[in-house]
Amino acid sequence: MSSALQGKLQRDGDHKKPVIVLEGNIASGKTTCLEYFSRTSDVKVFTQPVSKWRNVRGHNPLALMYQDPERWGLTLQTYVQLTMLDRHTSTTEAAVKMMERSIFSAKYIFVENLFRSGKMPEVDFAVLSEWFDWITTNVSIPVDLIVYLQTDPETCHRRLKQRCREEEEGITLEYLQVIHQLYEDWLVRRTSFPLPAPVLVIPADGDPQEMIRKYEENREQILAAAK
Ligand code: TTP
Repeated sequence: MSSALQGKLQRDGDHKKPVIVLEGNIASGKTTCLEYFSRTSDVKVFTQPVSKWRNVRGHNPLALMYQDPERWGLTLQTYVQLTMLDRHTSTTEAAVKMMERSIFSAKYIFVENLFRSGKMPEVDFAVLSEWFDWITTNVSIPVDLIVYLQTDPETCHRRLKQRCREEEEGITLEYLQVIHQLYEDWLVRRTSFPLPAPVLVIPADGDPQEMIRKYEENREQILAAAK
């Protein structure tokens, strides 16, 4: 059997496993949530490939995008789309697969924001949209549940300042408010883009201990809802 066919069959087999996608604003606490589930359940966690976005063959498209979004937005988002597709099609032995963000939020939140704010030329947006439409039409990207960590943008701003990721120094409260609105329109008001799966909203302004208690309380419900 060819390795391409073998890969396809493996992926098709994997589709029966529940897939949970974790969504939320920048610094909404996704990492804490993923750590909790990777420790306490038969869940394979696929973290967001931020390290790849900061270093692709010695280049840092994440930093370049924050420095000059008009010039580098397409570069970063093309690579984000590829790495997300890679995560979506990765297989696991575990009973449940949990992913940090998705190809959907990369397009509906981040690409959309660059375009709407006038920072992405129309032609770049058109090319990315063609790629996105082709991928989502021709590749199976199953999602069974979206868990949305809903935060106040001010909470994210405070947490961002604490974590001091170099590329993110220039992120303003206004930027986080726009990302928040895009998320709310998509996942709560449901007025902007199609939903690939049902949504469970978890208020996530609490400190890490409080959040872990919430995940403990909601764990069975989350795992059951994805099945
Ligand atoms: P974050 O959401 O900040 O990832 P995180 O792991 O730090 O999350 P948390 O704090 O909740 O644990 O995303 C990483 C960076 O990538 C952030 O600066 C936003 C940026 N980004 C884009 O610019 N475009 C995209 O399409 C995506 C998905 C992220």
